[in-house]
Amino acid sequence: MSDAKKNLLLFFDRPTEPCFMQKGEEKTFFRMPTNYYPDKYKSASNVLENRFSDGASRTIEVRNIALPNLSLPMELPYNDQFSLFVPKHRRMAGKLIDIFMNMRDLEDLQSVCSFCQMRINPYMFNYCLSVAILHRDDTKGLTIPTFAETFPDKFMDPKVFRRAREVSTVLNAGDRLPVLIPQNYTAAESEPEQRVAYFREDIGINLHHWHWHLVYPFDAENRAIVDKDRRGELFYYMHQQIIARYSVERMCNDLGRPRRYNDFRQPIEEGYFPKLDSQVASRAWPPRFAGSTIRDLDRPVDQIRSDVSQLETWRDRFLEAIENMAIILPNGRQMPLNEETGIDILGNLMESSIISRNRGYYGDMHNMGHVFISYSHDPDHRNLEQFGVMGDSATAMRDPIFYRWHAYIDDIFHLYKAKLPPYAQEKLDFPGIRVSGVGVEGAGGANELRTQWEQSTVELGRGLDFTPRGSVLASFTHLQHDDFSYVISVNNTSGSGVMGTVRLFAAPALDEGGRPLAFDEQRRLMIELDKFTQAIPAGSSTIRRNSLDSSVTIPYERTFRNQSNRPGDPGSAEAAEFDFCGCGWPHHMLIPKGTQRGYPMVLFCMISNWNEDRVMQDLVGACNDAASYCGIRDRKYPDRRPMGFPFDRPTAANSLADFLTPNMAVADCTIRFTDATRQRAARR
Ligand code: CUO
Repeated sequence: MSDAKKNLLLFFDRPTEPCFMQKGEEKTFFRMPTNYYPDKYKSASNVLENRFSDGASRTIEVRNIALPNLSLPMELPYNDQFSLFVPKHRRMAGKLIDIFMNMRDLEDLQSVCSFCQMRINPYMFNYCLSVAILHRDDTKGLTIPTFAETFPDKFMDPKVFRRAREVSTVLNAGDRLPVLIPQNYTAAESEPEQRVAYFREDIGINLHHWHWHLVYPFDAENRAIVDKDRRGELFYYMHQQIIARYSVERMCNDLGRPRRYNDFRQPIEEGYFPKLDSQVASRAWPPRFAGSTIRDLDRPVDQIRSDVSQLETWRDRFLEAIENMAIILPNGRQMPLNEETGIDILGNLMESSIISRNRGYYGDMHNMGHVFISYSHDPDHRNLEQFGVMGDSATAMRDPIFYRWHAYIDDIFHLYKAKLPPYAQEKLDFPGIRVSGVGVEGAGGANELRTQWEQSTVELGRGLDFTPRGSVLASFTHLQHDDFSYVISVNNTSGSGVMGTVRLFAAPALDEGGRPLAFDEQRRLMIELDKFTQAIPAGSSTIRRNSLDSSVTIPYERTFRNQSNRPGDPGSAEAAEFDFCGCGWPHHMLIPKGTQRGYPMVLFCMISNWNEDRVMQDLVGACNDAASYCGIRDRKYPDRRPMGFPFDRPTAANSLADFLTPNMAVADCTIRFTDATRQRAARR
């Protein structure tokens, strides 16, 4: 890999330390033109250059180029928070992404980055550079360090940093023991919502969400970055699955499914006290007290002026579009919502992104919902407070209101899906293929899945600015399950080998009161576990599939990847496997927690006809393995069926058993949780 390409990664190291200080493990020094130094350092640039070039093992000569106009992105103060959901921030980021995308080569990009790194808000800089690296042709194959390492302040209790600073100052890197991140530190047990804090505050889940929005930005001047295959539908589906997963997790913990946040005039019952500090803004994230109500926003500083009634107007227009099964275009014409593209159009309108067909009329509903909620504590900026965690895609999933807001968004999509005809038998069946059984096998024996706590470590050294260098590990506790395999028995009577798509889902068997779930509710709680293409020989056969191979998840190592643990030589095929892979549900959260008694779930397997599912494209390159929620980079979504098929639409069947065609099977399973913590074994 070229040095210029690899050098870009140094801008992720210690984000608020100026880049003329030594960066990275190799102690790299950036020799910059004097005019690149910020004013406060300019007069001392010679001294600084001598000081920091001394002892450096590498020097990068930064090219002196005519710099583009950076005035718009520089409007965001260096020490403020940055939110993708705030329209003004989005415009600034859109501009900066555009600048990074348009630099003619890597050396020029490196120049503009070194100028920006010391001036542009670090969160925005990191986001825009990440988007550019993911989308520029000449930066493909570059692994961005995990966001939790660059900005650990967005993911963990600030007490950890105090201790980490102490440890890194007092001890040499080799002698440092991991700093312990407490589990469940944001509320007491008397707060029922705390029972699912392990889900909401999971580092991997929040990383996945941040990464998803990085892969699918909603604003950029370069339309191709936004206009990806079925992105509106994927916005719907990925978030629908989050709601389904969270609902199941709640049910395992004797909590009801999330109540939709659909009455914007009523107080929000749930409070949330994040206990996070922004290291860049040197501020604690503001809390939301229980019983807060969203109010009209008038924050000149963010150029936001919007009334709650606006949100209601947009909502009514969505309901009207669904009622009419058509949206209104800017020219006043109607555009029908059809089975092929309707959900994608609605998803783009709802999110909304620059590819919304009519932003003027349908507005910015989902994003502004985040904004209204995140400013409920200071809607007119009189207390000079910044937004709460709902304002940032890296932190939003910590707050219980995230799920209530998205449950409502999901409900609107569901209203639309309910207007589509149920799948006809021939859409579901795969003649000649009979699934005679499905089950799981693992440490718990047949059809029992096992979960428990596990303690792992994450590297903090890269994100601890202005402290002695070297590794500082933090150890944290998360849910984990034992590996297992799916075992599927198939009978192919078609007389020849065929290709099928195996679709695996699971849902609770019972409702919150212990009664069997109505099928229409159960189908909305179906969580996707895996989906894969399979050759099916004539006659009887057995398919075995390892849970680690799930198309939903990325391996633990990728969620928490560490640059220095990257396999193979840079640029090798092995290293490429590791690239652009941060998006994907964290594997340790594949399975809900279950209960100590054993939580009853139903496992569902369907084999559909691959000839009707397949998308013709070559899948060269890496990271095709978490496509269910993330799609595939630069490719079409690898399944022609609607996302969530076959459960995305209501049906006339009134039980899962009624719904089954011969190419489907179900099994009763339990998830048994053991309340014990194990140490994560050496990396698999
Ligand atoms: Cu992912 Cu609301 O979109 O957070």
